[in-house]
Amino acid sequence: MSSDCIFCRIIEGSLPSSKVYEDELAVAFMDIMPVNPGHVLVVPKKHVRELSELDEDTGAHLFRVAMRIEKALRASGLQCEGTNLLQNNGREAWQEVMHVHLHVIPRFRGDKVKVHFGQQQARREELGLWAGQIKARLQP
Ligand code: DGP
Repeated sequence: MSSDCIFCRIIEGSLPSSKVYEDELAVAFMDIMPVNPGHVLVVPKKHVRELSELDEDTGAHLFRVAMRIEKALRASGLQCEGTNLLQNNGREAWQEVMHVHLHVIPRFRGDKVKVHFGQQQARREELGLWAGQIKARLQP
């Protein structure tokens, strides 16, 4: 628990939220700035800033909860023809609230979402080089 963290305060109940799910490890509530109606955040109860600091069991649990919410969203009657699961880490990667969270975002034809990743085709040698750098640091 971090008293200056918005999500910790939501979890302990001192800030209001619209919760959709809660168990011993995680809580899920409506995002106050939804990309589309039905946008949910899945959050670990313990205060951890970024994914790289989170234990794998809790990370796997967050994904399990997100999958269940995704299914519920599709059946909810809200507009949801597809979904994006989004997880930002670090200010440079759009993380605004420094408490790990997984976005479950409903999408539908004609929604107003626009994201520009600025992708460019890579060369085969570059792909091999980058793959080697990552493989060298992968934990077994
Ligand atoms: P991110 O950029 O990945 O850190 O997303 C943070 C999200 O948290 C953003 O979509 C808005 C949401 N958010 C910020 N403050 C509050 C709050 O007080 N309550 C709720 N429910 N959501 C919040």
